Amino acid sequence: MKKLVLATSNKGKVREIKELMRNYEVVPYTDLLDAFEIVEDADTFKENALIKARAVYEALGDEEAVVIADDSGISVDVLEGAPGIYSARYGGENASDKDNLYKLIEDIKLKGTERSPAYYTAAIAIVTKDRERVVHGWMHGTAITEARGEGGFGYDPMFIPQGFDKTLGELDDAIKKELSHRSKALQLASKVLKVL
Ligand code: ITT
Repeated sequence: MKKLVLATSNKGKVREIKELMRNYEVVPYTDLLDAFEIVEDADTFKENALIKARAVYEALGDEEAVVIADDSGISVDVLEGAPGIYSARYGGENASDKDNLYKLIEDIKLKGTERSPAYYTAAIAIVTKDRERVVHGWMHGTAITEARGEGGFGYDPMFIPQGFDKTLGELDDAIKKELSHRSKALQLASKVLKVL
């Protein structure tokens, strides 16, 4: 089975990507190397995904490696698209998923509303010796000002996907697996990987 090294230390992403890429041996880079800090200072999901995938490719020092990175986040209409690329740090530099979630809930409330259209974006970068590619996926829905359910990770307890009336925290994992920004991007990534 072909090996994919994942340039992420986010356990929620690792779990979902393993589940979605069953034709590959998916190995988080932290199984191969000590975790190191990667400065994601670009202003798009695409460029930040490339920064992570390139950094891990270089650190591995293995010409044959195929590295993929996921840069993702949630954009809320009443907040003019925030937190977007800043989703991981919304509640501060060392914020936990819960800190970020409750900060987003408070900021939506401050706009005087209990819900807003919102969407998730995922950019998946694929880096090999002689190629770099990035694909994207999106999931639209509604951000609400309460956290419901324990499923998924990150902002999922406050996100209701379009066509449903429960949050991703409450819905079965299979629904996120079918609909998510990450699964859509990874479907495209699979096509790219086949022709590499
Ligand atoms: P790596 O950079 O190591 O991959 P990270 O968590 O820092 O991990 P990002 O910079 O891409 O990753 O930040 C993504 C943020 O968006 C983070 O706060 C996630 O919790 C959130 N997020 C991304 N996808 C999500 C999803 O499917 N469900 C809920 N929250 C998500």
